[in-house]
Amino acid sequence: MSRRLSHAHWGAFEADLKNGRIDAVSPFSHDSHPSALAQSVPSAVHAASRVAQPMVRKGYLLRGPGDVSRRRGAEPFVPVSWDEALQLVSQQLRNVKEEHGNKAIFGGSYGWSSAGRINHARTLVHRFLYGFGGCVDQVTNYSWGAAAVLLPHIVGGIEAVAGPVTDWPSIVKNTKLMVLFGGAAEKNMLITTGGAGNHESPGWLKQARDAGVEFVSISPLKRDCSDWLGAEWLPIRPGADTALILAFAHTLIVNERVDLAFLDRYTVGYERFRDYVLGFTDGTPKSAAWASGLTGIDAARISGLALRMADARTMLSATWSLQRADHGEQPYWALIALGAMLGQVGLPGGGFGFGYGSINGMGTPRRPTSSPAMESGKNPLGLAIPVARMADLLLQPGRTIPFNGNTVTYPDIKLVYWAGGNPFHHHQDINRLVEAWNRPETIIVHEVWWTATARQADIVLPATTTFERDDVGASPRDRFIVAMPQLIEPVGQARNDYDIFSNLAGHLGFREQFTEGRDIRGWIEYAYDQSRLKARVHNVELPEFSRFWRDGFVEVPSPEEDFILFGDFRADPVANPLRTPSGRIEIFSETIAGFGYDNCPGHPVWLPPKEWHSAKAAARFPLHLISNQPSTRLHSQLDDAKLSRESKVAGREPILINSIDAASRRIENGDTVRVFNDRGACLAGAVLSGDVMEGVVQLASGAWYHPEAYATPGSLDLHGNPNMLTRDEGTSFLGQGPSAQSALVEVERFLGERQAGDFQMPQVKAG
Ligand SMILES: Nc1nc2c(c(=O)[nH]1)N[C@H]1C(S)=C(S)[C@@H](COP(=O)(O)OP(=O)(O)OC[C@H]3O[C@@H](n4cnc5c(=O)[nH]c(N)nc54)[C@H](O)[C@@H]3O)O[C@H]1N2
Ligand SMILES: Nc1nc2c(c(=O)[nH]1)N[C@H]1C(S)=C(S)[C@@H](COP(=O)(O)OP(=O)(O)OC[C@H]3O[C@@H](n4cnc5c(=O)[nH]c(N)nc54)[C@H](O)[C@@H]3O)O[C@H]1N2
Ligand SMILES: [Mo]
Repeated sequence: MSRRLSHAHWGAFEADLKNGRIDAVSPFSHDSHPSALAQSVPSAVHAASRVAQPMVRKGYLLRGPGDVSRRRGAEPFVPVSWDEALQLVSQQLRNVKEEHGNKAIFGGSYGWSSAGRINHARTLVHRFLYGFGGCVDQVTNYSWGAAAVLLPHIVGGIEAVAGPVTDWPSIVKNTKLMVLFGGAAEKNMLITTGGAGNHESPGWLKQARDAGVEFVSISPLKRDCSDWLGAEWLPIRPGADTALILAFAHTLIVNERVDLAFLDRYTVGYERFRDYVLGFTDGTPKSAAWASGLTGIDAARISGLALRMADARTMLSATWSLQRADHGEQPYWALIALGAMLGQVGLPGGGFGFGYGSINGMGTPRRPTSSPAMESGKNPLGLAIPVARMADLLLQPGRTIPFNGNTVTYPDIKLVYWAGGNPFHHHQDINRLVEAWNRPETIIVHEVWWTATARQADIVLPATTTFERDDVGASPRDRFIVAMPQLIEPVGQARNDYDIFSNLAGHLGFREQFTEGRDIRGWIEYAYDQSRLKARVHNVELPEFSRFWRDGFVEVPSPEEDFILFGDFRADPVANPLRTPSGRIEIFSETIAGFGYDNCPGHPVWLPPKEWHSAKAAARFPLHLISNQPSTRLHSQLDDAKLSRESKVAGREPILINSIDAASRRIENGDTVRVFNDRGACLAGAVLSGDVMEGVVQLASGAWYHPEAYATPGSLDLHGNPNMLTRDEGTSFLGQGPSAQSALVEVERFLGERQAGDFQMPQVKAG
């Protein structure tokens, strides 16, 4: 037996190797708060649901592309050799390019892939397809798509949502009150893109608590904060945060607690916002009483909290989930306006920052060194859609949509190439996606496991896990760079994405351009050396590559001073203006107003979500569905592994239902329930709890989609995937981000006899 360090999005861990297998795992000694998810690694790597060899859908193999209708996922696969598979893939790529041009290839390939930054599947799809002449790509992300577009207009960049935000030490030392919209769930803070050597975020929260910082969690779910934080819980109706924030603003105005000097020096457009808040422009004062009806929070509590904010050094924070909703731009913009009115932006421990509770490492003190990474190059086609509009793209070729003051016209897609992502996990309204997925002639997927996306492809190429190849892991939100030496031989006939693409590039005549003469080990060393060079700019000397590889990791020292978001701007707004048209915080944006979008006007406004408790649909679907991040896996990764399997209720994803809502529906703990609306339905296992407010149900994302019948829109999902129910519509014409959190559903006891079944192994028949 031997023991080696490895790394994943859930952090570094030690792997015990036995008989060529990953036998057990234990925490990395430098991690103050290791994630339990590593426990799922052995069962995931050696799962029966691994794709063992290249596979082609039978009808595709027999009749070629074009023979699509209702077959993907329903037809058996035929195993083929790697040679045959690679021939077929390169032939199809060549054909589509010749007949329709590169704009008929969709290579956005959104997805988290591996923590290994070199054999990073999504980056490699891009590098490969860009080298082939380009593809239709995706811009922004599912995590904070609306904010990515909004924030540059308002505060001149995305730092407030992507980081760096104000450091935790600055909060520990200075903050008196931290308001957590959406809470700060520990499970979310144990994940970092690219992994973490040390999950610092939970520890910083504890330090802040010990220093006497008061926390208020505004969220429909009590468990969005750990009990140990001692946060005051303010349950809020989902989607109502903007109304609440406007009422905070109203309270400050009528009590003359607004920092007018700050607004005068650092912002533009306050007066128009103020007139709206006071009701001068629309006749509705956004008072605490007004917001009380919308949010379900007592008016006195609203005004009381607003005054507490004005009395003390306050950090306003909101999770990313708030903007993954209909009009998701509004709560963020309103919170920025509120922060400006409090006048603490740019002060130690004050102002605002998004995502402290969303992911590990937001606020981790860190020098701005760069992590080793694979280079994708540039897309010669320059064509991209907003990330979450992918079903639209496939369904509506030729359609033009508004996006951030411009328009995007959807090309006609013939071929889809996906590696490192799982659209049948991440995309909203799966029944609509099933329709969309029927349109392209060819779908090629590299996957490790038989996810629903692999299952519904034409050609499936088996990829290695990150533990079956050399790589390096690091994140811009963590101070460690971790060597990821190959732990075990590839499982089955799996190959590394890098080798698959190098080979394909060879078939298509651009291998040299793709590899630049490097194998994967060569790239790791090259990328590390690039980081080493760049680190010197920040006075950080990283060890030589050979030493790094031998030691297994490097830890970059912490910075000497606290970082304060907008600190420079605050100190001197003339010398350090924001990158906005005015150089200031734009509470009113002439640019956005100029776009003329009703669903995102020139200043923050209250616009009820389309699916909302008083909407017409609520008569039939009265419950608000929260589909948040899962505690037992990373998105859909590790669903077919130990922790996630153990968390299921009779094989299905647990759904949290308030006991009162359950009682009126005669639902008991452990019952199988059908969750449904006009878009679709899934089965789930009922868990009754007072942790979720009345009128709200919570079903985590990531249960593998397992319909009764594949390729059949409207088919019941047996496993509990919330994207059967979510809305596939952009947040607004500005951000066009995903709006998963705005969905109404009904839940009923399921009396049918449907077995949860073995979700894990699809019926793959040879021949
Ligand atoms: N309803 C709802 N939906 C949501 C969200 C929500 O809050 N609610 N959240 C959204 C958000 S924020 C995100 S980021 C997305 C996440 O969506 P995704 O990033 O698509 O989710 P993952 O499950 O991480 O998908 C990664 C896939 O890559 C595969 N993979 C891993 N390593 C490798 C590799 O080395 N090579 C190859 N070829 N494949 C590999 C995994 O098996 C997995 O299937 O989901 C979004 N969807
Ligand atoms: N364990 C685990 N952690 C993860 C991930 C994972 O897959 N697993 N994924 C990572 C990724 S890719 C991302 S983008 C981040 C996402 O980070 P977030 O977007 O912050 O995470 P979520 O879990 O979707 O949402 C957090 C909480 O917001 C609350 N919420 C939802 N709607 C509303 C609302 O309208 N108002 C208020 N006030 N609260 C609301 C819900 O109760 C929910 O539990 O998480 C990261 N962390
Ligand atoms: Mo995300």
